Amino acid sequence: MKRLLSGIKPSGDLNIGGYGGALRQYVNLQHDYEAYFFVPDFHAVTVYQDPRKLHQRTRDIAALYIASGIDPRKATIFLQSQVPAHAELGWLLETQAHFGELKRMTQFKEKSDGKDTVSSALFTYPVLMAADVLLYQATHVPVGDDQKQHLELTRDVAERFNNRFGSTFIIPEPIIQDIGSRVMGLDDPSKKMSKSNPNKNSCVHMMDSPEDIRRKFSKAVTDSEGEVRHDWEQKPAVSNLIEIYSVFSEEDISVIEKRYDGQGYGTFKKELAEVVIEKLLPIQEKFHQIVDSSELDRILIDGAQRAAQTASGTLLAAKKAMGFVTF
Ligand code: AQP
Repeated sequence: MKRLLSGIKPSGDLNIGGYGGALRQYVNLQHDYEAYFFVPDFHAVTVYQDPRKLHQRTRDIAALYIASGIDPRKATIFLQSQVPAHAELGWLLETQAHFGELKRMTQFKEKSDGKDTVSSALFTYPVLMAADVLLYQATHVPVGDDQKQHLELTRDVAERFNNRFGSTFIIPEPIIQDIGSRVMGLDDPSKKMSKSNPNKNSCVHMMDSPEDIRRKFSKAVTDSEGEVRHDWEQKPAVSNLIEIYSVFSEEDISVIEKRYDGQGYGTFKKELAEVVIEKLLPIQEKFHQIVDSSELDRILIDGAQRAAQTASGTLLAAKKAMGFVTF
């Protein structure tokens, strides 16, 4: 059976990058896979999180999963910190990951760049991600472009473990989509749209008001050419906007290029904002209904129980394979 696991960190307010690169895909994939969607709250604290904000954002992400269309009766939705096996397998896998390969992770280099101190958890976090995936024997992992390298590490660590201790883990395959796998900042198309970017105009948040969305798109950088044409090399900013349009309208890029042929950026940006607003409004409405509800609590408690059942079987197998005394 095909099984997948993925999640979005509660490290900030979710933006349309995470929606395009992850959430939108989750909603489609839940029909074809036995799906586990978790909120990786342990990952969020690799950099400092204000405790109150972390608490709220964790609920927010879970509520957004459901509001966007993930069906908790179909998929298992849970919080990482509610399933202790993640931390335990994470430790065991740290014994199999190499310092050198972690040093090569570009996300660590980017996130530690220019900082006086960073937590050791930021350095080892890809190993915890490996544990997340391997615990559920996921055959597939939907990842944005930026997470490809971490999934490669997961595969290497799993293969190493299997070779050393006997076949224990399934080696997962990535699922990477073409459109939306790399949504870039509205202020700078060379940087990914990121939750932790302090420039609020760099991204559109999932919960932004229509006025904010219109304002942010009207301010988005373009180029001096005035032609709505998709070309990442020559026109990265406009290509990014076209891809966002395509993610939200579910139309092919060629259709969008044709529609705005000869119209300049003004009309295009205005209508892009409306396309995004139209998609986000019902999600926002459902989000408000569920985020503080006891229904969400129930879904997360039930999800954690289901997840723990699967995870504990894999953890036990890994411990036995390594020679730990188990009862
Ligand atoms: N801009 C993006 N374009 C495409 N995909 C994206 N994803 C995130 N941002 C974009 C994908 O969403 C999934 C969940 O990501 P995450 O939130 O767990 O981690 P992240 O990639 O580190 O997200 P951020 O927004 O950049 O958070 P911070 O700033 O806190 O590190 C992943 O599959 C990711 O590829």
